[in-house]
Amino acid sequence: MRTCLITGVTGQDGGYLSQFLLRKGYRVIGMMRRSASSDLVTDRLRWLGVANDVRLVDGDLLDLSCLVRLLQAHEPDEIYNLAAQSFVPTSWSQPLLTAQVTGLGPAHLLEAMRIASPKARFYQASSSEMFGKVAEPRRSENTPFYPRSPYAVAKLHAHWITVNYRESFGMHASSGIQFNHESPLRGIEFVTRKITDAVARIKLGLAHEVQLGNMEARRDWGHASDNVRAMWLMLQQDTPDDYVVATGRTTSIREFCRLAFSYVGLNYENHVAVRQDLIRPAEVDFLLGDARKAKAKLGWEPSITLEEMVAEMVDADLVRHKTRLR
Ligand code: NAP
Ligand code: G4F
Repeated sequence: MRTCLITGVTGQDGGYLSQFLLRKGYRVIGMMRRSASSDLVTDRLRWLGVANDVRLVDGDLLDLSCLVRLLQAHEPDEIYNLAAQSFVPTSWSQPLLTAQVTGLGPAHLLEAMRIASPKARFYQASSSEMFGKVAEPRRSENTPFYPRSPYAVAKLHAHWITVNYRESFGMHASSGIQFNHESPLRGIEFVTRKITDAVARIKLGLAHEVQLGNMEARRDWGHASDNVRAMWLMLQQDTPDDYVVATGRTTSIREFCRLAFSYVGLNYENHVAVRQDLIRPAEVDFLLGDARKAKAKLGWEPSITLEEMVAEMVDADLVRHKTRLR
């Protein structure tokens, strides 16, 4: 039985990856940071029905000594580093924390690996945010980076330290340059889930409007369950490498609103208000990924369309709010 360690196990991707790896027969060790509300932060694992199958262990990316001890105790074959301060707006209000967790955290984990598990395979959750303001419309592994937020700057450090440890120490360290991926388990502060949650509340008469920022920004949105499959595929390759993971379709926030509201028979124009203070100090206006390398080398392709995902997310939010109403 192979063993994996997942950091960020309580997040959206941590949940889907745990489910995926458990189905593959892995022993899944999930690292979570100490919380006074540990029952709440394991909600996603419960929603997916895997909370009892993941071995949850205490740990924090900021504490190198605990990372070393975790690796010594569990001897993982594969390590998936998903932990991060992942919300872009928070990176302007907490830039130093973001630099430490999102930027330096992966270096702590790679150092722990050098000490305790040099033969393990490592996955780093890199981000399409790193491309930022790039003129090239379709972004591939060869597109240069131009980060637009402290989050993206931190992710760049994490990305390059992963490449560097691979090249310097021969470690099996790969990085997935993941474009946005969503699901019913997406944090409610991210725009897709904010919209689907509002659609459900408006449909049920619990709210009338949702306040959003930039309606014209475009994202390449996939489904988290597809994207975690790409993570695993990367670690099954003989040679570590970096891969763009994207659907190849870009959609505006406005169009996402239209899809989500019309799914329940509503017109978004009657329910969306734009708030200037939700516009970012520096925006990534456009994201579209070119995942031809992932398709050619990993055999990876997305399987869920945007329309199917919007329907799943709205349905899940309707159920959540109906259950609360009872
Ligand atoms: P998420 O839902 O925000 O989950 C982040 C996870 O990191 C949570 O489990 C969180 O724990 C944990 N964490 C935060 N600070 C930590 C620390 N100091 N030590 C240990 N754990 C810590 O993010 P996600 O959407 O699943 O994304 C997973 C990863 O992929 C992140 O690195 C993100 O930046 C990256 N990424 C995501 C996307 C996307 O579209 N989803 C795209 C590209 C890259 P708590 O539950 O305790 O907060
Ligand atoms: O949903 P978002 O907050 O995601 P963002 O900033 O693209 O970041 C996500 O994807 C990255 C990969 O590209 C990850 F690395 C990162 O961790 C995270 O998962 O915002 C998407 C777009 C932005 O252009 C934003 O300006 O939606 C726009 N937007 C418009 N109104 C809004 C809102 N975003 C949020 N969160 N809330 C709004 O009210």
